[in-house]
Amino acid sequence: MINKVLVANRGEIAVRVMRSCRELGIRSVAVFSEADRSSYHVRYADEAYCIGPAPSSQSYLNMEAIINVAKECGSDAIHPGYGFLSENAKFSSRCEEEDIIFIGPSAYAISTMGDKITARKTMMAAGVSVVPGTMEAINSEEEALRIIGEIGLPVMIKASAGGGGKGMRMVKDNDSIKSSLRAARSEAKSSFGDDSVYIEKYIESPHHIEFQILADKHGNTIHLFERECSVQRRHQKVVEETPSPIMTDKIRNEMGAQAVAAARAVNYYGAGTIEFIVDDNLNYYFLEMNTRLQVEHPITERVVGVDLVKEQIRIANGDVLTLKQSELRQNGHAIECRIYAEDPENNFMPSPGKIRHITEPLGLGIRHDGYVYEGYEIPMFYDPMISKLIVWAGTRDEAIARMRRALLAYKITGVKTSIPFLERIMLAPDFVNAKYNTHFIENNIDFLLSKDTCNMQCEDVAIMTAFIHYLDELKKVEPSRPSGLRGNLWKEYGRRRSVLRI
Ligand code: MV4
Repeated sequence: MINKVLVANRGEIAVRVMRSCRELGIRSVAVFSEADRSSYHVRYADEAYCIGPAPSSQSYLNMEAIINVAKECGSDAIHPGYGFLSENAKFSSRCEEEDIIFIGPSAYAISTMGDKITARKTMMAAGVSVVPGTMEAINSEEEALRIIGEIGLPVMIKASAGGGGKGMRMVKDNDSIKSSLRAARSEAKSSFGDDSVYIEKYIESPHHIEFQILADKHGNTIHLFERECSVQRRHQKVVEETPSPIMTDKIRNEMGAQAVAAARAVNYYGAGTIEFIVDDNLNYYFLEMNTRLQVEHPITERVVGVDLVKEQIRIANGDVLTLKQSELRQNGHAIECRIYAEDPENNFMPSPGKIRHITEPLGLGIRHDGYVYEGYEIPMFYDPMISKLIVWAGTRDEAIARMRRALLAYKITGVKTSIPFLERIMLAPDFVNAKYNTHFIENNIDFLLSKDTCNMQCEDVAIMTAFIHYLDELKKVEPSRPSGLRGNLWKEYGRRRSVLRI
């Protein structure tokens, strides 16, 4: 039985994992870098150990330091969260060697899916629909030209060791094939130390739709339906929702069955995600598999009614899945907004610094997974995500209205945040009418960067208060000055115009 879990991560996901541990009566162990001594995950855990300096290469990526802590404090298992060591096959096998349970898939599944050419071949053999393209790595320019001649332009040249958008080149015309091939190769070599590339037909304006799967160590594999993740900026997801507004029951069942087949093909166990790209005609193609818990897992948890972290722990413990595919349903609609400490007005520059004030949204249908608190200083060394705001409602329209209400109530000062940008997404006609694909943000950027009807932050309210006080002072000097609009001004600016209008 797992009695103690070391969480090899930081921030919101470390806290998220520890919460499920606590409900299961499992002790949790935090590890932290020198920059994270005051992080909430350190406070929340039952025990906490420093594993090295701030740069993640010397702390959260230091396998041996983490394994040493696990052995010294008697942890039976390690949960890697997402990012850092979560998709590192070596770490999965190192844990096994040390008799520590890795709460995640086997090294074999991680490395098979991590190499995109091998993953494509394995998926084709399993009858999963993949993007038309090459079976093997491209060996020469002549071979590339011949293959592109067969599948036709435009194409994507992708690094086999890549994924998540790294090491990709789109090719539109014959003249740029050779230079794009060379550029993709050298980028792949310098980023991953592996210059293997492959070619796929370019799918125009796709949707990014992914399926959550769970599999136990006894051969039982299920899917927990899809997440629509097309609202992205530079391969960073910004908003996710489930169900996907473009999905039909027929396609959902087909894709779900393919997701299960994909997982089975690598003897998968644990929680995983099969990513597809889907075109406007609902043709769908396997892109890659993420062999970890995803940032956006809470929307699936809410709509399907499953605690994915508890399931991961039970699977790691060797338990048989008790969830049955035939009993799973999607209930209502969930949306997640990722809140980043960044400045949308300044090209989304990270905005690290001290949180001076935070008021988190509350009320029916709201979940807030975060880790920051008043006085906490967001370090500059890691991802600037502050929290995830998740809402649930019976229908998509109600969920959007609830997300607007939640974003309006969410106040953070001290750092710039993406909250006003997210409010604009919830007002954008293309989003509201579910007419969006992966180009949504670039296609709507002017609308999204306008702050009209957005959450007025506390500093602005303070300025208005001072201004109204100043008008009062003026009135003492000039008693004849009209003042009838002052109360309305307060409402207009203090509460926000949008509340009064929509
Ligand atoms: C593609 C594609 C079009 N055609 N592959 C980007 C991230 C990586 N997982 C794969 N990506 C893409 N691969 C073919 N053959 C378009 C993208 C893509 C994309 C995919 C999912 C979500 C957002 C995206 C944004 C730009 C491009």
